[in-house]
Amino acid sequence: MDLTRLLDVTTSTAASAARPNFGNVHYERAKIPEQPLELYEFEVCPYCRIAREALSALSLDPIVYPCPKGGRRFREKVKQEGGRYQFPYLVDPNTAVAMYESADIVDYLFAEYGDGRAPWFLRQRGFAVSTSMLASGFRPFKGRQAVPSREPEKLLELYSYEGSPFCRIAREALCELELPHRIRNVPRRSPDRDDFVAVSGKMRVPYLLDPNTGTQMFESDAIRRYLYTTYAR
Ligand SMILES: N[C@@H](CCC(=O)N[C@@H](CS)C(=O)NCC(=O)O)C(=O)O
Repeated sequence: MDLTRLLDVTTSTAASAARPNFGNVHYERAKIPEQPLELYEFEVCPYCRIAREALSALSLDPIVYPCPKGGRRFREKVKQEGGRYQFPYLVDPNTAVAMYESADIVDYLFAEYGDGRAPWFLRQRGFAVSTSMLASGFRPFKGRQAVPSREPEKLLELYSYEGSPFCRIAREALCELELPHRIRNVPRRSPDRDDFVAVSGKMRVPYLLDPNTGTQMFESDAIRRYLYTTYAR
């Protein structure tokens, strides 16, 4: 492992340790949305992490529209629809609901798709925000700023779960390049893991599918290099 990669994995592991196991284990899911939820967010944002943890804990698979700083692809839509540039912003086409505020998003997701009550690590607001800020502090410049890119025709797919240090590295690249994608959340004990293994051949994340090029791959570093080589301008 070279030094850059070692530093990458170490800081990403430290970020995961700041929110240990939060979003890594499946919680009871009452139903699956018929149409995918839509999340506008960016990776380093501590409030976006809280929303992503809730989605991951419920094994929900939103379409993610990355909105990094300086991004031109999706930020404007949030301003037009919601009235301001603020992230995360969740849209649920099934209930025609859209909302800002990570705390409201957590409550909504567990009320609509969970057993009605979010786990303590998402409910205890002061704790959630401070530890999520700490996690962001370990990688303050990753998944933050837009990099000019070519927009893919079809949605990419990333099998992931929120607290994995390796999945974060892949998500950061998707975010920086503003690549819209479907996140397939497969935390531990997720009922969706068997379907994933049927697709990929083994239980390992991150796993990227790019229908634009017919690419399917494991390995966070390879995924990041692939995304930059294929889509960065
Ligand atoms: N109370 C809000 C705070 C959200 C927030 O402050 N988000 C920041 C990013 S971390 C934001 O949208 N900043 C505007 C921008 O990035 O343009 C929540 O919990 O969702």
